Amino acid sequence: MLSKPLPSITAETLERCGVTAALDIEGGLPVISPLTGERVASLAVHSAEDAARAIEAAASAFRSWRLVPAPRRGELVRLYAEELRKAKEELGRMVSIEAGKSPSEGLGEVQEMIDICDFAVGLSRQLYGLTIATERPGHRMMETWHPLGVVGIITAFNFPCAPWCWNAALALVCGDPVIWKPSEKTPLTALACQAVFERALARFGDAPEGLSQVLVGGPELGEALVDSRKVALISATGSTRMGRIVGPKVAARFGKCILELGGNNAGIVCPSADMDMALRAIAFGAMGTAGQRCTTMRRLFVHDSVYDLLVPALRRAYASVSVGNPLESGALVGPLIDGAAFEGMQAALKEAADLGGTVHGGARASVEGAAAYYVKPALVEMPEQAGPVLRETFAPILYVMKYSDFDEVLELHNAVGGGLSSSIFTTDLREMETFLSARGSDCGIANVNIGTSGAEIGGAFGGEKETGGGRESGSDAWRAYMRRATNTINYSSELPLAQGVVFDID
Ligand code: UN1
Repeated sequence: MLSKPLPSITAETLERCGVTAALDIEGGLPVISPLTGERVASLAVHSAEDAARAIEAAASAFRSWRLVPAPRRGELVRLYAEELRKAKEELGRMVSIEAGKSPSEGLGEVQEMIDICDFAVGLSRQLYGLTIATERPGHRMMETWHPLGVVGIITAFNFPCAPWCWNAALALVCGDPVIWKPSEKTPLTALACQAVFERALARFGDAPEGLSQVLVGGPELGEALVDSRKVALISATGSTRMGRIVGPKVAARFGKCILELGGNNAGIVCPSADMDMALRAIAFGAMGTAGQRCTTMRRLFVHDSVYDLLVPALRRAYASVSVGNPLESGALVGPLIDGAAFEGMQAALKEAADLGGTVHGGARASVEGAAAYYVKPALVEMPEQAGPVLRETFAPILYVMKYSDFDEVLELHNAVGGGLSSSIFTTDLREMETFLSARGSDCGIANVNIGTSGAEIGGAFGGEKETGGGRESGSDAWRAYMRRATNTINYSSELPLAQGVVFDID
């Protein structure tokens, strides 16, 4: 194993997670902890041939897994949830080390995995179809849902394990093997999740080989999944730029796709809002996870009658929020993932200032040395919605704008590419219902008096427009992991044709 303890992570922690991979491969994939900017491991990577082999193994696993009764498939996911509960501390710590999250957010991410597993176990007895009235006497019409095939799951650094599990837990109960291509920045968490899954597999007993696999390495592995006709569904989380490549490639081979891409999520604070509640919700939504959630609040529209009440209080919250290594100092705001994220943030702030924005915060906070990128979250008062406000910058920047007319603010709210999450803060019933109505928020998630981030697994998760249109997690998102067959059964001794068509051959 390792000769010396890694920064913030010990070989013992890794072993407890069940990670047995060699961690100091010369010339391997470097894993950098954003907490310190130091290398915590160097991993062997998979090749395109490995990816092809993984797809073959998964395709062969599908042939038997699809025949296992769904409640029995649910038993495997139930065992996984048990193992996750036992490994929660270690996995949460791994998330903190690789993605820089606070302990509470790291544990919260593992809790999301446990929650979706519990959901999937119940679902394994509820994979239902409809029966439908037919126009023909002596006939019955129904729909049946069957397992779909191999599911390729591509995930991003900022949620290194929960989105995999939203997909994997549902896919497994639906009868589909999974192959996971995690972000190159967070492969250790993926290996740990897989190791914990293997504990569940050992207890389960008779699952086929290749039911769940992880591919560690670069974009060519994601491409192998995207391009393979043997991968029935690609579920990809990441940037809109990535989605623009993945979506058309999968469509070209008539594969199925769930895309969960960027958002440019906004909040609206109305005159009747509970200001204290709004302040706290905005603070978490905009600064939590150092602004690196796809659901992070990035734009805020404040009614001009309450602007001078709310915005100074927000500025105070921004100035006083603790920034630092959350594992050591208990800080609420941890690091950006890397130097490129820092550069992107600074460029956006400069552009905003050039457009007349007043920037509060945003400077680098030197917490852990040269290679770690900690920043003070930035609150930017903008004269209008323009330039960087129209884009997602994956960093803690909140653009604040004044509004006076409710209909106008709804237009502005929807006038961006992203369509993931949204919030309104109001106690006015008309405003609330209008925001949730057909002419209100155009996002996949529309909230009232809570922030844009921190969704529960029970609802369908995803968004419209440049967010990609996919839905994962709760509600009826499971349908994307199955194929639907419409069955019409004739139990009569006649052969009436639908639509009154006559075709008598004698
Ligand atoms: C993401 O950032 O990709 O709603 C997912 C939330 C979390 C999931 C975020 N439950 O903020």
